[in-house]
Amino acid sequence: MDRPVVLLINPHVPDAMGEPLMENLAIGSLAAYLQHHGISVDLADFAIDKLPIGTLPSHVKLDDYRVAGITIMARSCVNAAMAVAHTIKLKNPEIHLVSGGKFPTSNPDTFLFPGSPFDSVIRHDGEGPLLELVQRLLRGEDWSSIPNLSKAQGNGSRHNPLDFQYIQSDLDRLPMVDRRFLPLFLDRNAPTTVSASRGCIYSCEFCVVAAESKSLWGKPQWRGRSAGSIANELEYLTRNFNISEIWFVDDLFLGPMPRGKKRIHELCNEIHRRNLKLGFSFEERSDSVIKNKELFRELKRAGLRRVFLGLESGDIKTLKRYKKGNRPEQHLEAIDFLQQIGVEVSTGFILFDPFKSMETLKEEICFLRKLAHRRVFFPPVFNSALQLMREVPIFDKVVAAGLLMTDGEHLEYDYNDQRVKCIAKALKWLFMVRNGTLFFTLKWIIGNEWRKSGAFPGSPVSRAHSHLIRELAAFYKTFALDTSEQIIEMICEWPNNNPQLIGTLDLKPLLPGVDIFSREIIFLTNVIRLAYNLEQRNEYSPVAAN
Ligand code: B12
Ligand code: SF4
Repeated sequence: MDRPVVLLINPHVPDAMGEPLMENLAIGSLAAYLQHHGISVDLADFAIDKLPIGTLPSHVKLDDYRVAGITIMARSCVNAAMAVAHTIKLKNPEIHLVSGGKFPTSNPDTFLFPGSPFDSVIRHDGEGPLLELVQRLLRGEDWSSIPNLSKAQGNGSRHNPLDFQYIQSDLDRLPMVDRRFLPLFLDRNAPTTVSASRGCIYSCEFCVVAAESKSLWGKPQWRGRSAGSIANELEYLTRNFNISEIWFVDDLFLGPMPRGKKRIHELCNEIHRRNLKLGFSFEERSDSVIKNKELFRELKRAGLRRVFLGLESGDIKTLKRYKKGNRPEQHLEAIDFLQQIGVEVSTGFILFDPFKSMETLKEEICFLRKLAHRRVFFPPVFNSALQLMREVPIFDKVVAAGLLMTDGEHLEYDYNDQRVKCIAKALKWLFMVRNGTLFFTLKWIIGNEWRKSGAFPGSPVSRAHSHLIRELAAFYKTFALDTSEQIIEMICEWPNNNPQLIGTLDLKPLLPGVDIFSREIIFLTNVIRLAYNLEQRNEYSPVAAN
């Protein structure tokens, strides 16, 4: 193949809560598609190089490229993407800079303002439109009319209409993801990811996946690869890279029933038939688990190790408001069933949102205690507020209620009930701001708990350490829930609508307890860390010590 004319970049910056390192499937999928059509591509993944924001890896030779594409997953990646885009344009103003991904798809104007380094944004699936863009630029043709593309125009922007020809209706026709960086990620104990479907058939009020489906088709839609196509990729990964753990990144792995059942049944058969020895994890809903217990038993026999359940709430009124279509008892039934058949569970949870009431907050805390008791991962109470996004239905409700505080680059919201806001702020202050050492200690625990007990395979650490970390997490989570209840007790008699009262909350009665807890948790974590480090150097094995 000729010299690369396209550079694709993942400017990803790991976030504060110890998120794992892993391959970026978007640039891998786009690269594979372009290469399949004879266009040579270079890749740069900043997650590997860990370079300062705005700098480029040394192998990137900007003079060579005609097009540079930057993938942008979420709002939190925008600054890093902008910085690298400016660097590229400064060094080579001739390069056409295009962005794509979940965030630009629904916020193209963020990248198309006068003076922006970006020339265009491709919305939704990138494979088809990016190929068209590169081909037209190489032929010196006009590119501005490419469907699904947005560009700056005058002081504003122009969004070309959607053309469904460019939305991949048959995912089996896409070439296999370019895995050139996989060995580097494996060296760093990163999990291996596979995408087996796109979209979701549900319409949860806070979810961008549902919002994207709706903006594309007017209703939720799910596209799945066939069992054979998924099995081919699994076989390729196990045979070529010796992979034994896979994390499926799909939003709804099983897909719509009964079609989904048939596909998963076929996939399990393929895994057995090809003798693929691997463990895997995926994301699903509680109702899918309890409606398909036999299928989950079959999945377990085929290698299912972990399921990530997007619970979001343990309060029936909140679940209805979110249009989640699940009940709290279904959540618990799904967890109990999965644990019973030997599948690990981790969960997603939104404890705070602008419309939460004190009553529902108490319900949530009660429910979270049940999760802590079951040793199931859930996000820390001081960091589980709704991440508001402009494209989701709940955003309009926040605006209509006059609760949107800052628009623009950051979306911040106020709370209907000022007491709930007070609790959210107090928890953040106690666990994140007041005591930095405690925060970093918790970050380590959460990172490891998240990786081991839940979504992320690939850890070299023994089950014994995983068990200790889980117990430690249950200890701190129970303490944080106790603290939340103490704050609720202190302020439940306050009026719900007086923002001035927030500044008057006296947290002093809680501080001795938090200080003792801090010392204990830091001490215990250091002991586990020491054992963990010794184990990594093969100097101590907790399994042998047992
Ligand atoms: C895996 C994943 C992660 C991994 C990322 C690993 C990595 N290196 O890529 C981890 C766990 C680290 C992660 C982190 C976060 N994530 Co995330 N993540 C996902 C997930 C589950 C899958 C992404 C994926 O691989 N998809 C498969 C690829 C093939 O699809 P794709 O990325 O959409 O790419 C296609 C198109 O978008 C487009 N495209 C993409 N890039 C480009 C670039 C160009 C140039 C072009 C032309 C086209 C294009 O073409 C691609 C092929 O068709 C998605 C959910 C989802 N359904 O996408 C959430 C998702 C993207 N994450 C999300 C969020 C919010 C986050 C976090 C902020 C979470 C947090 N901590 O609070 C962080 C942000 C990271 C950061 N530090 O800033 C949201 C984004 C919402 C939004 N619009 O802002 C999503 C949609 C989840 C959700 N349902 O809310 N995430
Ligand atoms: S089920 Fe999950 S992916 Fe689907 S709309 Fe709800 S939150 Fe989004």
